[in-house]
Amino acid sequence: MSTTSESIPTPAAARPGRSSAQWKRMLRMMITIREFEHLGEQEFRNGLIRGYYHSYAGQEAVGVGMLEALDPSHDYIVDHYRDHGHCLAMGIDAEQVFAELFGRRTGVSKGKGGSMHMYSPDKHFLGGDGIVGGGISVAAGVGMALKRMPGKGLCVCFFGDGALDTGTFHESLNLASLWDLPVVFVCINNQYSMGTSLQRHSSLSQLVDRASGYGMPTEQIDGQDVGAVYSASERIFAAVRERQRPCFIEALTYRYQGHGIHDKPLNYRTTEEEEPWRRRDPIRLLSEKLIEERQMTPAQIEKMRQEVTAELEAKAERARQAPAPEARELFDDVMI
Ligand SMILES: Cc1ncc(C[n+]2csc(CCOP(=O)(O)OP(=O)(O)O)c2C)c(N)n1
Ligand SMILES: [Mg+2]
Repeated sequence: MSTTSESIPTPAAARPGRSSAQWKRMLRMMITIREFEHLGEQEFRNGLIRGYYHSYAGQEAVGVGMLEALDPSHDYIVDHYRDHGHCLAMGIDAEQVFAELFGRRTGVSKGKGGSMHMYSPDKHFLGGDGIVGGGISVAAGVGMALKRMPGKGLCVCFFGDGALDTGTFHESLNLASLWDLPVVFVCINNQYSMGTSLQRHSSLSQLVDRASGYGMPTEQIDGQDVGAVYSASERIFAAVRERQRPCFIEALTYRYQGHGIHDKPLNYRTTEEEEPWRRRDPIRLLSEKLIEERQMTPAQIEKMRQEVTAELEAKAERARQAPAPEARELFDDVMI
């Protein structure tokens, strides 16, 4: 972890260390996301899912570590289109996420949003967004609303490294800083914007440097290590609440699959490049830690994976059986 010019202070109110149950919960959630994406891609290939499929595999520690540190009663998230993992980590039932992917009425967006447009205000999940950078100005708006609400809530806004090349990123960070909005801007730097590597799309290699001009603290974090993400998030969220000011986080990670399901990443990158990231796989890193500390055995971890897969398969099956939305519902919930 490194920090740039204005770093994020440590407030007195940082929470105490984590329990064994909490580590296991985070491991289970990362495995759930990995297995969910695996099953989802299979369903896409079987023809049950139409349109696009952007897998979160490889990036699990970012969402899981960060959302574990949220205050679920007061905080909100605004997401980008790689949103299945964040839905699950926000407590949305996998059956509803599958049903949305399958276009079913029981889906989290009533089957009318699909992969990129999950939405659950009840779970404080204010949407995925198919437009690169589209959620960033929405998050600033949520920050304005939160400032006027009791409870010192904050808004976590996730977007990719490619979103830093959009105008809305710069406009929104400028106003968030000027208006003291409690927004945590999280750039998930997975090294690629579609097939274009960071070196080919960003004038600066440290993305924190592209945000520091807006007078807000910035921090680069290790997005492969869920413990590091969680500790940093706890500290940063407490600072944002206390100071009522935005901040910018760059989480360094890697996407295992192509940009979307039709993309073949080996057309533009090599297995040698992928290898060090896979060696620091987020599930592997946490599993090794728990085994080393004798909190879990390899057999218990494997059992956990099997249980998760069986649960997800059952949920996918129930989602498959659900009805499609009725034609008369087509224009409900749509702004026209
Ligand atoms: C405004 C806009 N421009 C272009 C696109 C096409 N597009 C879809 S995803 C993407 C790449 C974005 O990469 P990044 O922000 O790094 O997110 P990642 O896919 O790596 O999670 C592009 C250019 C779009 N959806 N919206
Ligand atoms: Mg990217």
